[in-house]
Amino acid sequence: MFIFSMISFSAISYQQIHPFDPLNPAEFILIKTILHNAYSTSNHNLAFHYIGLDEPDKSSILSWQQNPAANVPPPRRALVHARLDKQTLKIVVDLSNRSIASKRVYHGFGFPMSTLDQETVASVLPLSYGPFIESVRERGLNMSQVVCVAFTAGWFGEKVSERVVKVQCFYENGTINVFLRPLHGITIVVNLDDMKIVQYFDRIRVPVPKAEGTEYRPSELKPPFGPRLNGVGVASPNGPGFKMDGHKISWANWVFHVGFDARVGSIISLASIYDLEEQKYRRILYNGYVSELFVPYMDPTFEVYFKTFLDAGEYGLGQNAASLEPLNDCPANAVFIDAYFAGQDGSPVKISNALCIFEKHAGNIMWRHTETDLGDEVREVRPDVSLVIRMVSTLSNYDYILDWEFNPSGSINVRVGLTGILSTRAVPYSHIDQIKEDVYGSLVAENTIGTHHDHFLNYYLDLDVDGEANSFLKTNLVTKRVRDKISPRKSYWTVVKKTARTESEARVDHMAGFGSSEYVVINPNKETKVGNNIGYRLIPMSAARPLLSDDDYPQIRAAFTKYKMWVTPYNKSEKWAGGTFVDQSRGDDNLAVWTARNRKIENKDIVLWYTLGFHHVPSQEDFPVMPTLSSGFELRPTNFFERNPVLKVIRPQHVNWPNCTNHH
Ligand SMILES: *[C@@H]1O[C@H](CO)[C@@H](O)[C@H](O)[C@H]1NC(C)=O
Ligand SMILES: *[C@@H]1O[C@H](CO)[C@@H](O)[C@H](O)[C@H]1NC(C)=O
Ligand SMILES: *[C@@H]1O[C@H](CO)[C@@H](O)[C@H](O)[C@H]1NC(C)=O
Ligand SMILES: *[C@@H]1O[C@H](CO)[C@@H](O)[C@H](O)[C@H]1NC(C)=O
Ligand SMILES: [Cu+2]
Repeated sequence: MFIFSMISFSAISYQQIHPFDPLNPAEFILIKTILHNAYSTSNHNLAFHYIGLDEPDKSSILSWQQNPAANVPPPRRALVHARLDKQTLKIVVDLSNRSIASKRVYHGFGFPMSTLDQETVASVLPLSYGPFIESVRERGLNMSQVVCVAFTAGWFGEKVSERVVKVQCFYENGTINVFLRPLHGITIVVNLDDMKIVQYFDRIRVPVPKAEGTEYRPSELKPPFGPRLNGVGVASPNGPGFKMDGHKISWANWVFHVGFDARVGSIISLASIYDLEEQKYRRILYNGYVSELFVPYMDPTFEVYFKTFLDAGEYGLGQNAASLEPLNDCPANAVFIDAYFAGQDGSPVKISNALCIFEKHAGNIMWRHTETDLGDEVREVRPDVSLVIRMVSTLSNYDYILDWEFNPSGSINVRVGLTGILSTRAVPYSHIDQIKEDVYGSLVAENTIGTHHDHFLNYYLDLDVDGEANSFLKTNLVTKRVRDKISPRKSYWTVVKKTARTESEARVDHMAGFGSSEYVVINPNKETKVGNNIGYRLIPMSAARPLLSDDDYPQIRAAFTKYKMWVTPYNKSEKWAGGTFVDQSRGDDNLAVWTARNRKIENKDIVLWYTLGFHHVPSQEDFPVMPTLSSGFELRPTNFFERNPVLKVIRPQHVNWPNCTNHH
């Protein structure tokens, strides 16, 4: 600790750092130093669970943004969640003056995000634990082929709780796809604060499913291979189409900032679009990110019931970001950004290529028309190009591909791709005809049940449509009867608009209005020339509602899944839909609880929370690794522009490769 205090931090120049830039390695070291000096005087046990940017006050960001070159950026602060001698600390560190701005001990329910180090230590404990070694031997398995994984334990109504994880183990011998070879029946409870095994269960003896067929590495697969896919080159003859100034991106008519956080992963901030007619940038999205990800498994038996993960708050989408592989995770024209998070000791940990940014030439049509009624045919077509910000978060068995895609037309398409390995349990069955009990999943291969489960992502979307004061509008399409025999038609539909005045009026059921409603965030203080309110609407691509009962513990904790849309007044401390301290939480601090205050949301700075759900009934194609399943939503301008904003778009240059001889 002493040596750290001697390091000079003059290298951190706050004029160059954008207020939304993620904490950099020098800042992590500074935070570590300040907190070690404050807490580690004797033999205290201090562990950092989360260190992230403490977002500056919105008003100070907005006034700074008016003239970033001249204005002094708001003070830079970090939010720290730590454990000190079995207590949770919530600390704000002021980096600008190198001091602790506030600190308090948290006495409520729930624990901070786990550290990767503690997960690793917990998962190797069984390997030297007598009763477990005995269980492995009794099963005739080779101990040196066993690997274990720590799973968060959830909460199921118990009164006292120590901070625990449940460790379960898998068998390698002949495959690297260990998640398909569970030692089903063995559960080891580890107390993380004492880092010791507190309970051991060996309840079921069922053979480990065979290794054969579980591999996905080409070196381990047998011919035939195919189909062969044709490669295509993406060329940018005029250089990359976007500019990066640190974490600030400008591309086509868009400017925005890309951040990174250990808990939520990528963060899009201050997204504005250039309006060609008004000759200025107009604000759309102040902040957007995945605020929580709920993955409950539908097997209530002892070995699986607790698997009700809140992956962002329990594991961290950012600290589990995968290093992206050039050419395969992202195309040839991608630019990569490294990311950092704080390890358990506070030191920065680097994730290379954590984010990638690329122009996507998907072959789509931006707009077109062929006019055939004139004699001479008139045809106008514009090909589409978009800009994608991608990260992949690998949470144990699952991989989530998280994309933000910006289109010149003003749309932001948010996409989620699910891939990776199913969570499975071993069963003695090799055909569905043998199954006479409920196995809570699908037989996806011999002796292997892919357990039924859901994925619910909640997106925090602080839209500032042409300014902060916004309202949430439900545009309902309703059937009308034709009266007074004015026409042979009997019916038509019309639009009934309703502004939500309070949080309860704003909530939208998952199934509500599918096919007959639109949901728009408008600026009630601004109109187009013809008088429509300026707005942006959210268009869901799919729907899945939670099927757990309201009184079930996981559903209480993840109550944000209850509605597909929620609207709250902006409040800096309401950041994560599942609450702040989510591990073993009891659901007393989350989006559902906050909105119970039923605050006013009309013509206010509001936040839209969108829940995107997937029900997953595993099928055999998901074995041994699952082809990507995608969904998402679109944020689309709705009377935001006076007319089609890409009417005068200039077509991309066609690229010729006259010297290219690399044909097959
Ligand atoms: C390990 O795998 C090999 C090859 O598949 C097999 O012959 C052997 O029996 C396995 N050993 C154990 C202990 O599972
Ligand atoms: C157990 O696996 C190790 C390699 O991980 C191998 O060296 C050893 O021979 C195996 N033991 C038995 C009894 O198969
Ligand atoms: C902001 O939200 C927190 C948590 O819900 C609450 O305690 C606090 O009172 C809120 N602040 C305001 C100004 O509403
Ligand atoms: C490509 O071909 C043109 C004309 O055939 C030639 O002038 C040019 O030098 C070539 N460029 C390269 C990189 O080979
Ligand atoms: Cu799934």
